[in-house]
Amino acid sequence: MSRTALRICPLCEATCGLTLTVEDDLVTGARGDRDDVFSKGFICPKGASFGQLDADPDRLTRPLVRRDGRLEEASWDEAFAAVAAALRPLIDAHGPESVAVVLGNPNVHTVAGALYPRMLLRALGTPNLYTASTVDQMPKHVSSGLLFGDPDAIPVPDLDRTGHLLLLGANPLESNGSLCTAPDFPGRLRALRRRGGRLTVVDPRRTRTAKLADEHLAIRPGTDALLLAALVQVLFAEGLVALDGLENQVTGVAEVRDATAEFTPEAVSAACELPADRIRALARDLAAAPAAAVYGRLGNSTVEFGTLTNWLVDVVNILTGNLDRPGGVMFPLSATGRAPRPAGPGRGFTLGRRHSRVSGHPEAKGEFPLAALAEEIDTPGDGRVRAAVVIAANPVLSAPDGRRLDEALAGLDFMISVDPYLNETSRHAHVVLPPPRPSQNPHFDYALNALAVRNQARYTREAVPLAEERPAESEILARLILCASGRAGADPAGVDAMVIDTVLGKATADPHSPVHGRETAELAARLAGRDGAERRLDLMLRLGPYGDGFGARPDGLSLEKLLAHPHGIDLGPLEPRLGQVLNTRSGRVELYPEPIAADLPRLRRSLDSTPGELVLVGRRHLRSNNSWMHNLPALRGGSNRCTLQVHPSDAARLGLADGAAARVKGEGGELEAPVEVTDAVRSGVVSLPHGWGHDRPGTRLSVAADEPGVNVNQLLDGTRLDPLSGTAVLNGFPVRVEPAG
Ligand SMILES: Nc1nc2c(c(=O)[nH]1)N[C@H]1C(S)=C(S)[C@@H](COP(=O)(O)OP(=O)(O)OC[C@H]3O[C@@H](n4cnc5c(=O)[nH]c(N)nc54)[C@H](O)[C@@H]3O)O[C@H]1N2
Ligand SMILES: Nc1nc2c(c(=O)[nH]1)N[C@H]1C(S)=C(S)[C@@H](COP(=O)(O)OP(=O)(O)OC[C@H]3O[C@@H](n4cnc5c(=O)[nH]c(N)nc54)[C@H](O)[C@@H]3O)O[C@H]1N2
Ligand code: SF4
Ligand SMILES: [Mo]
Repeated sequence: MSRTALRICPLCEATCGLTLTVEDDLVTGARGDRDDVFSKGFICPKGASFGQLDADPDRLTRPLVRRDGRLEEASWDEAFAAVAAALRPLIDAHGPESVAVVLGNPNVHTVAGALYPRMLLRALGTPNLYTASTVDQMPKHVSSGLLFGDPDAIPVPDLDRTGHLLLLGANPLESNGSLCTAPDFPGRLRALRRRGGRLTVVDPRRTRTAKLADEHLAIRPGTDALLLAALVQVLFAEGLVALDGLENQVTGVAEVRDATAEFTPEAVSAACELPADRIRALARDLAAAPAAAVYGRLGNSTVEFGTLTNWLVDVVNILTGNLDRPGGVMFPLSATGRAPRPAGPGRGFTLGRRHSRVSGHPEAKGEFPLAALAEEIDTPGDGRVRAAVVIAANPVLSAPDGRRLDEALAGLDFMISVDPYLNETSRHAHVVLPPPRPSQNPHFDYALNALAVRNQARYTREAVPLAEERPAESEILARLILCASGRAGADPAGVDAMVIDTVLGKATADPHSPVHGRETAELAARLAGRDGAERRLDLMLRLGPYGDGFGARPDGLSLEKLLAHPHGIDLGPLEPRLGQVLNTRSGRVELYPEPIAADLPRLRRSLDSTPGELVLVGRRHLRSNNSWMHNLPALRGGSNRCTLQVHPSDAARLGLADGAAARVKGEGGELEAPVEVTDAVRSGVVSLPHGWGHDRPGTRLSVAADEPGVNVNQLLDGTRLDPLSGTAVLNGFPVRVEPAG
């Protein structure tokens, strides 16, 4: 018997609503849900392969426990017993800092990843947190922390209303967007052009997104900060700065003018390899547009000047009056976010409250650089990392110098992986705890709704029921928390009950809360939901900005209401709300923060460095997902290959032939990859995708291993970081390329 079920897609940040066809407990089809209030039927090839992903025979169905050096299938009780037997004793013997927590990308796509990791860290008591953020968007968090006082206050381009979108280092036609949740990003860009708006794309490659643009600037990698500084210089020099109502909410404008005075278009032109007149024209266009949005993503983040670049993106938005204005960049208001409160000075944001043990890297947002994980494990001494809890991460492929990390992980006393696959990273675990198939997960976008171009709320329960003995990922993580706090046998529901109690305790004591003065136990008893995770969702919805406030606003949101609207509830376009967001000590936007000022001389020095060497950038393919979807036959092959793209002029100069192998040498190692000669990449730049290199023994990825590709991150040694955020430089690093053999 075939039936349909709704499921929000967890495979990228676009959060499309899917309609799954289910036969027995098999997903046999997936199409876009035309009634979804946000995605309106959009789907991409990854979403369409949902059934194949769900049914992948290589997916683990039972836990694995290492016995006599070998990973063997075990029962869930045996697996958690193995965790309990190792974890607490290790902490007691070597201290909490001996355990590292490693969180990977899919944690922003699971309910469990949103609800439990913070408690796990607290239970472990360790300061050693490493996440995908430091190979991704940490520069944005740091920039937002410094500008707005809140590292999570990330303004997103108001895609549907903007008149000019300047997009740097992003390729949403393949990635479907990031830090800008917008199902059907391609359609929204086409709509921008149709309504007479302008799209400018800055990218060293002529991407599918660049092909859609009115103007494509093929910048030299790593120099976007110079380009943006020149835009700022022109705005000031030509009297185009117009804060448009933000004047009283921004400090440091004159300081930014002085600090950027020397970055004229003529001064940066050689480094960026862009004509000065086009830079000047771009600044004028942005200033002239009724509303414009500047948006930079991965190619602006995982670069030498990541934080400066992200800061300058918002400096341009602010100086053109486009922050917090319809059509500019705006702050979404998520249904589970903090309810707005009166504006005023806040606590601000501080960097470097601790430093890493080996290289002394400053923490950012409570994290150390993922690039430094290997050295924290393999460098002897007090406070060495001896154990790791790895949740939804494959850093052996996704972090710099995978080989060193691979060896380091092999030397750990104890390692847990919560992962559906036995892959390059989880193969080192002592216990592997596999979460259910995606069709068996409930879904709510805690993280991504706060980055969405339209306010909305959607919740889907699992499409296929979970077998009796199989724990949901929420329960897996709750049980890990219990193991970490020495209460291994306790009821995992107690973990959620404790959180609910704490949150309600604070809310009932808060004079701004709709439940101020009420009884905690009475409110807890009124929570709907089948399990702890759902009750926590209900709690957050009801106390959130659109919530029913437990009766205070009877038509407000609750879990019950969301369940009654299976295609979601639209909460309207983004609205100006800067005052609610600001959490700086001054209570204003601090346009020229001290750490930024201290890093600017480094940018100035880069003006004098003469380009010339070959640099490497990455790329994403529509049918890829970082390191973990090469195992699906439907997504492989065609143009989704691990090739080194080289411009024809470079190929001729270096003696590289299309299809022949090239040897690529970086600071951290070398590799060989087949050459693809194409003018889609500009001269002086080669491109190799990430997430490949599936040829290590001891994994269970039978399809991926067929055509393993090479790991681009092997070219790095882990020392090239954006200093303010600890983010690895994965784009625009020097390489040498020669014919192999
Ligand atoms: N050179 C280079 N390196 C890069 C990048 C680049 O552009 N270039 N991109 C960087 C970026 S942006 C990111 S975000 C990182 C990503 O790197 P990681 O954070 O390591 O993420 P993935 O490679 O996506 O691996 C995800 C892991 O989660 C597992 N998984 C999948 N679904 C689930 C689930 O539901 N639950 C659990 N528990 N596990 C699950 C997968 O099997 C896989 O092991 O890579 C970074 N590395
Ligand atoms: N299909 C697919 N979708 C994905 C993913 C995936 O692996 N596959 N991964 C997901 C994840 S984790 C993330 S974070 C997002 C990322 O989403 P995006 O930010 O859109 O990332 P990319 O597609 O890597 O695009 C980055 C672009 O920056 C360019 N670039 C490199 N260096 C520079 C530079 O110095 N300056 C400029 N201006 N451009 C530069 C590259 O050529 C590339 O086109 O995608 C998500 N969506
Ligand atoms: S665009 Fe992203 S969310 Fe939408 S179907 Fe594709 S992978 Fe899923
Ligand atoms: Mo990412």
